[in-house]
Amino acid sequence: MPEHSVSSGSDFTPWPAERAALYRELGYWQGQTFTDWLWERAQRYGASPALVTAERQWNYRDLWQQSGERAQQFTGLGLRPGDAAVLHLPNHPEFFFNFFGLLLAGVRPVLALPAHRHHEITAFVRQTEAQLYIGPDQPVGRELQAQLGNLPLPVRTLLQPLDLDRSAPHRSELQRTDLAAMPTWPGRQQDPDQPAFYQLSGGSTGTPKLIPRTHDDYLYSVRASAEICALSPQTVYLAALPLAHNFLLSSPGSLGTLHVGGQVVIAPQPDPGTCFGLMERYGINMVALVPALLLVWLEAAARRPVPASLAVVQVGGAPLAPEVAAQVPQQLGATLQQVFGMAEGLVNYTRLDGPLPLDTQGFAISPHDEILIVDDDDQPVPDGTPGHLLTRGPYTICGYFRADEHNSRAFTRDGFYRTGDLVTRLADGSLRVTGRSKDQINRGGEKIAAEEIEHALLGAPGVHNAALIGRPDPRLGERSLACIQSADPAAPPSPAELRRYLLDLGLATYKLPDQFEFLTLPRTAAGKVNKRALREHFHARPTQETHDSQDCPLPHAGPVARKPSPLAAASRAGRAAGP
Ligand code: OOB
Repeated sequence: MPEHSVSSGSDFTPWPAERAALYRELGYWQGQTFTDWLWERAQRYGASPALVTAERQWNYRDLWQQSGERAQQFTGLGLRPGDAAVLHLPNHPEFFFNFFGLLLAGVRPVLALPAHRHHEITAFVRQTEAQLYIGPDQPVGRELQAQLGNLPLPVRTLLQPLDLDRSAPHRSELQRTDLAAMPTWPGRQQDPDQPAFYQLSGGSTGTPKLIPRTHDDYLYSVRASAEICALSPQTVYLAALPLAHNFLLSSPGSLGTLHVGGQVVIAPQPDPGTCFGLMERYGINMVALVPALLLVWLEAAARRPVPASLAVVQVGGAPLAPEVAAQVPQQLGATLQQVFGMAEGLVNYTRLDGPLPLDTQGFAISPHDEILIVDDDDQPVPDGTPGHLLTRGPYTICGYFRADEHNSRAFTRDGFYRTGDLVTRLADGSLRVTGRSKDQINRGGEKIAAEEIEHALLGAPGVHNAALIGRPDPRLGERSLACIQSADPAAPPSPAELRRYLLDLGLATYKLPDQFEFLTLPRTAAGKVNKRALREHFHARPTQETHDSQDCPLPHAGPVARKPSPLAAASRAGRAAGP
């Protein structure tokens, strides 16, 4: 009998009993809920600063208090343990108050990215039957509120003010929590081996997939990451990219920092002007960047020295060119740590005490991360040979949320997750990412599932067929190119019309094709669109149409704030963004 089975319509595919027992025995899974974890932090680090912004600070006790207030609010709204709520907040302390507030109330947050718009948010609400949407009391959130209000869905909306004066620590009439006694939040009663929240998959399919992460598995990855990355109460971690992303949340991210009693400094934007200023002011010693953002920081650092406090720069989310990696120690005066991870689980780190990691993405967190590198027939390849990366382990999911058919393809019969990444195991045992087999575009760390955009384009007037491919880009790593076969070749739709069509569907703007080409799509012998031929054809050829509206990697700007980011402006002008 296969160890791994997927039942129809399952919300959550548990780890097989034997492996679960092993992970408990090894102390990886400690049977702690997020509620107990946060309570423990408040007890242990009470008056130490936990969250820091340019305007204000909150200590661990405040964090507990604020989260408790939100939990009361959610319970008062009628939310019950096990319900889902879409959390759609930008980099702001409210992200944490609401995230932990939901967890305390036993409600499962769906961690939407700030760049998501109504196409994505509606899909998350539908899939999880979410009872609540929490967004910013800003145009982005108001637009979502209106959109969700038009749908025949029982979802309520809650817009949180992000004005720091209005979210003062004592804004409610509630009593301050007595830290000597643990209040009985519903989140305490939850099973630690059940889902705590949902991460989002970068995906390669038409509908974005949801990733149920349990208290047990996620807290293990947080504790282990904090240890590997040598975090301590002296850690001052700058959260420059979106807080909801797995890299920023747990690798070791904000949760790793809070685990050990450090400080999380929240940057509202990732640009060097904002971030270097925060670094100077708060003595930041660690930051996580995607390669596209690192490039901008390196350029800015040539003109404005980076504060000496910066000790570790993590880079992950997309391939990092060795020649760029080589500049980090000199230009930023920091140790480079490469991070290769995925929201589904597995995270690899290069070691901080190792040689400068130019062309390796490091070692898996756990001795019990099982790594298989296989050929197209699932047969193991020798070390040094690229192959498909399959993995299973104590914090890698065994199935997506309600996606049985997809799960049967994304996981092997014995429970290995097919990552869609091509890797090589190097002589020292570390992994090098060499490519990708999944039909995805990695645009500056933001993942675009080709199929999702192709499906959307097929509905546009004048489009007969569409294929989305990635093209190499010196700044973003890749940009997207939509190859369109028009219904009437004599009168193809214009790129502006197609872009407007996608925008009106409510897709996140980073998913809009950067470029369009109109042609008859080549076919394989089996009659499918031949994407390999398209990639080869367009690889070296310059194309005309480029939209630069969202050059900021993992942008914070929401759908309505269409003002080009400072990074986009800098990239257009062909110079570095800087203060
Ligand atoms: C992180 O998570 P996701 O879920 O947004 O994307 C995962 C995918 C990987 O499967 C791989 O294709 C790519 O992003 N990726 C990298 C990489 N790190 C991620 N490709 C090349 N080099 C790297 N260093 O992106 C993520 C999650 C946790 C920590 C770090 C990144």
